[in-house]
Amino acid sequence: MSENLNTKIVRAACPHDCPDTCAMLVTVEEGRAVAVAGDPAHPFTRGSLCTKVANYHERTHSPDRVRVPLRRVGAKGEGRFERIGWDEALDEIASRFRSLAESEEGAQTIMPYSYCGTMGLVQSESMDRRFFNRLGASVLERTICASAGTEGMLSTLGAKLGTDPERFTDARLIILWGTNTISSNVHLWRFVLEAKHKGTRVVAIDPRRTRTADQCDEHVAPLPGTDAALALGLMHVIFAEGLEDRDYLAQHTVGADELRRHVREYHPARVAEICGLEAETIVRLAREYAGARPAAIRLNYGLQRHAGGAMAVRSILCLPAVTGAWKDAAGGALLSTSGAFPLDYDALQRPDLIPTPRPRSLNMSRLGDALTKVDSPPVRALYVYNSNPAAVAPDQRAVIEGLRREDLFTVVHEQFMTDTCDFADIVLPATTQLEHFDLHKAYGHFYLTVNEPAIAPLHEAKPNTEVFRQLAARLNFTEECFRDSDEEIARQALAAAHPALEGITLELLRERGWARLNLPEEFAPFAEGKFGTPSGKCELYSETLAAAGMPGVPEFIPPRESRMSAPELAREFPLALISPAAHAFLNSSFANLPKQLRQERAPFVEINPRDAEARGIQDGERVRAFNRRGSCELTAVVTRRAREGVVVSPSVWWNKLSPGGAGINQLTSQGLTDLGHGATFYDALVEIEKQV
Ligand SMILES: Nc1nc2c(c(=O)[nH]1)N[C@H]1C(S)=C(S)[C@@H](COP(=O)(O)OP(=O)(O)OC[C@H]3O[C@@H](n4cnc5c(=O)[nH]c(N)nc54)[C@H](O)[C@@H]3O)O[C@H]1N2
Ligand SMILES: Nc1nc2c(c(=O)[nH]1)N[C@H]1C(S)=C(S)[C@@H](COP(=O)(O)OP(=O)(O)OC[C@H]3O[C@@H](n4cnc5c(=O)[nH]c(N)nc54)[C@H](O)[C@@H]3O)O[C@H]1N2
Ligand code: SF4
Ligand SMILES: [Mo]
Repeated sequence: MSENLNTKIVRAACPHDCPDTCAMLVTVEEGRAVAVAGDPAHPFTRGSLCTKVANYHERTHSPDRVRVPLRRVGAKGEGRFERIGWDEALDEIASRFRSLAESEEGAQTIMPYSYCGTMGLVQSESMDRRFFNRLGASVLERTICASAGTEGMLSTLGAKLGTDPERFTDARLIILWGTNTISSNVHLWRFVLEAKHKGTRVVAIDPRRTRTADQCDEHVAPLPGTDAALALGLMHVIFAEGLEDRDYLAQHTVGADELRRHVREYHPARVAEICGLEAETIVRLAREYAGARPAAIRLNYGLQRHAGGAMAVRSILCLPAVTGAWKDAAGGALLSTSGAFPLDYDALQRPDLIPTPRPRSLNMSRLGDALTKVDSPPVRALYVYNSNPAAVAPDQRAVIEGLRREDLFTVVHEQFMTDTCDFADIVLPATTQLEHFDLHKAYGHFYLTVNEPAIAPLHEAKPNTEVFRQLAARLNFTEECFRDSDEEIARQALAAAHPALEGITLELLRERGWARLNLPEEFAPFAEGKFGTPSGKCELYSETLAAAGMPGVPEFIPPRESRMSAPELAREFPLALISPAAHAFLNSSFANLPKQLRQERAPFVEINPRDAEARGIQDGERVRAFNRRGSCELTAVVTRRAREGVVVSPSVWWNKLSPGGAGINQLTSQGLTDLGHGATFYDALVEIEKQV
């Protein structure tokens, strides 16, 4: 951008898995990044970065970076390595992959494992996908975060699309439903505050009293995993009292009659019992929601980490159709905006390179089983990048047992020596966002952002794309696409012919840093219907789901581990554990850095005073949380922020930085969601006892 002697400012994008995708300005002095800041001109970033990323340059220049390629010399998990050269490392990986591909069992024995360590399109879903597709490796189902909600959205709206967050300032009622906005979507908070200053009521629906709930006008705390019942209860009241928008229902929905009949079962008294709320709260909230215009709902992925996660999202997304809230640009609901970016994903990922017959799929939310139970054929090589499964994947004991397998060849490409690295045969040093190029879409707003490398790669670090290019060359993949540069890849993604992208070129992005998709300023995605479903309408009844043997209307599916569905288990393990996003970490990223560790202090669990008293637990004491899957040690925080019967442990801490060396995912299960095969992190019963 600007250049002044030895100081320059470079345009960048925050790479992390966060709806805000901030536009950053990086100050570089003599080849060193010395500061990062939010771009003041960006309408959503508005000049600030969150506490996690505000010192990102320190992450980049941290003394703890993985600097050079390493080969394991100790036992798996021990963390003892020796330095090797890049050529040696890549030759070994290529030769292992080649011999597996040529073996009778074939390349399906190779399992890629990645998620959103970076959300950049180039570094997270281009050369890597091309490489594993062409290799014929097992296809990874990326389900660890959002796949249930995605299915809920698609079955109801037909698109990953929702209200423009910038319009929230004009809403008269805002419901923050299963989102800790101040921690995990903080740039939306300013828009909420502006609305609040204009008199808008803001309601939080969250089993935990979060720092967001503290700032709202009302906090409604349902039991975890009961949101579908709550949403259906609200619709019961709305229909019963004739508060629905009949015009909108008639013109833009299918299944209004089925839904109206179906929600009769969800009378407030019954819903109150399911959710652990007062019936009056449900009636009042329904009237308030139906009476406010515009009424906006921000929901987030936290509430779909339960057995019925997809149906929960589907149920909530029916509400704005029932009341016609979609008619206003400031009304409706927002879970994700990512479907608004019409990029050329096929050009990025080249799914056409996947061989026929198609290799099997392996679900990342069942990594433990994939490594220990799958035997047709077994996984013999694992390549991890952009993820830290030893800490973040559910059923940690099974995951670690798998990673410990002596006959498993594991490669981990990382910025830091994570828990996962400790189990690797080969560790490769990865660049951070300040050292590589990328292009970013967003899932919480409508801007594309470019990320220019601010500095040269440090030490011997290489970007993901470069490693896969070099592996592809070693495996003699002759396709042109394996020679594309990072910029060429970005251009291919942008080349899709679509009015929303018209005029948005790489040159424009480089000049300005970011660009809004070509959408009207007062964008109301479903004001005139235009849903992406097969019927083109909001599908209150879904033929597609019904044909697949699912309920056609939204249905409450109780948590797998709850009094409702597993009474005996609930007697033995009576506390429902949720482990939501920690304020100063981003999943397990930043959970090794000094500033963020100081902020989070230690792994803790919030427990209600009554539950604590029943177990003789005092505030500040060390406790053990356990169930049949595992156990971990935590500090008890005795507080009414956790409702009775629910315990809360903000996550994700590194195992090796936790007391006892075990993390919260010891307690979570490999059980999947109703649709989308998603992980069910917040559907886990535990018991807690004083540590002796
Ligand atoms: N600071 C910070 N920000 C993050 C992340 C992080 O780790 N730290 N992670 C990023 C990622 S990957 C994601 S996916 C997003 C997630 O963003 P969010 O979905 O906002 O985050 P979560 O913490 O998973 O859940 C949000 C809230 O839902 C509540 N909750 C849990 N179960 C239920 C339920 O059954 N019903 C209701 N109504 N509420 C429930 C939790 O108590 C929590 O306060 O955040 C991103 N941003
Ligand atoms: N108990 C519990 N478990 C959870 C959650 C929870 O709320 N509770 N949240 C879940 C959710 S929502 C998610 S999304 C998952 C997230 O899980 P992950 O996707 O594994 O996210 P992180 O823990 O942030 O780990 C990302 C890793 O990628 C590395 N990385 C970053 N950039 C690059 C790069 O350019 N190249 C390479 N090679 N590596 C890079 C980082 O150093 C980091 O170690 O965790 C899930 N696990
Ligand atoms: S983590 Fe989210 S809020 Fe923080 S800087 Fe990145 S995009 Fe912005
Ligand atoms: Mo996530």
